[in-house]
Amino acid sequence: MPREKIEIPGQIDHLSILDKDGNLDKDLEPALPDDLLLKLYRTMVLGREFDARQLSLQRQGRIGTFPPITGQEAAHLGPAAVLRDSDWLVPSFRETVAELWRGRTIESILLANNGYNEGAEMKPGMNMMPISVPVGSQVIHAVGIAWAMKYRGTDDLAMVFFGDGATSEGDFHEGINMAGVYDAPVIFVCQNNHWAISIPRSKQTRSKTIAQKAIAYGIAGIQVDGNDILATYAAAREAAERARSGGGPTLIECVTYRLRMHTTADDPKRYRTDEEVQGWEKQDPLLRYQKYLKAKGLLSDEEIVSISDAIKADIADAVKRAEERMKEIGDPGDAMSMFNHAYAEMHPYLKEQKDRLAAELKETAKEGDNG
Ligand SMILES: Cc1ncc(C[n+]2csc(CCOP(=O)(O)OP(=O)(O)O)c2C)c(N)n1
Ligand SMILES: [Mg+2]
Repeated sequence: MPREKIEIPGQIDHLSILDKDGNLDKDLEPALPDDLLLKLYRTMVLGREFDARQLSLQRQGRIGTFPPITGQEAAHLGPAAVLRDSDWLVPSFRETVAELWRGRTIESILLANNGYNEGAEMKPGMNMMPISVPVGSQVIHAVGIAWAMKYRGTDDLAMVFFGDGATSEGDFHEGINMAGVYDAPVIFVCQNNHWAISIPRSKQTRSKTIAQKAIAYGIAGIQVDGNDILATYAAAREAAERARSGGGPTLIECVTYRLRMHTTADDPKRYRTDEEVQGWEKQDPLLRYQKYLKAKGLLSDEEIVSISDAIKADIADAVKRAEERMKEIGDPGDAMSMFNHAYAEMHPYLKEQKDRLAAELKETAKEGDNG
């Protein structure tokens, strides 16, 4: 009974196509049509400008809190852009640009960020789940969706997003394990933005990379420069081909950085240094991509300004429409509606809670009448 070494795959690639200064590795450049390259650019700018507008609306008390995505545009748009309409996108809460790409409107996001249920409704056919605030919970939903696709014999796939913090949750491990065992066509995209609110990446795992967790679960894994849209797109395209052809799931770690606060309720200055942030500002995914598009002759300085101005005007119109719609609806929330959509048949515990809330609301309303 000797003690022997077991051979296991032990390496993970890191992919970078546009370096930190926006210089291109020609050999790795994905051949993408010009109109797609420009649509990606416009959507990244839309995400960036919408973030700035939402921040200002929040500070004026015109929306509730929201999670900014500035700095992470490439990390989630590149992967989402490889999806077909019939695939499913399962977001966490920091994938605004991917959601806009998929057809969610600015109005819908503003309504949701103001607590209006209508904003959280996904249009049928959009094949996108609403955002998931309980960290990591969406991972198992995506595996279920992907498994169902396989069961039905389609070549569609599900793509799920989550953060570095979510990799410490059981849901991540359960989901990735099951996907591996059943060869579910799912792409796991981790936006490793180095922070889970105030908890640094070093406190989530002792592993050198998040991508290497794929090895333990017997699936493909890759780490990419998440601030390089060509790399995030290329890695996801490879993973999609694998999933569609029966090759099973892939874990993609997009290394990126959250340049703003966790949500508007957070002050990042309390746990990270200005120097750290400034180092990442120099690696801005949007500036890198602009440099690439300019070098290709697809974008000029004048167009950078005119595209940004047109997008700001579109956002202003959408804000007006959203505010009109909220006035029209009036009171944002009927608390009772939260019980409506989770189960086809309501569990007795939940029924008990529903009845209790209804009684309490009735009581509060009576007190209101009296007082
Ligand atoms: C199960 C659960 N625990 C805690 C929270 C509070 N919370 C919200 S976001 C967050 C950090 C998530 O970090 P990460 O997964 O890295 O995503 P990021 O916010 O960086 O995009 C925490 C702890 C929550 N929403 N759900
Ligand atoms: Mg994080």
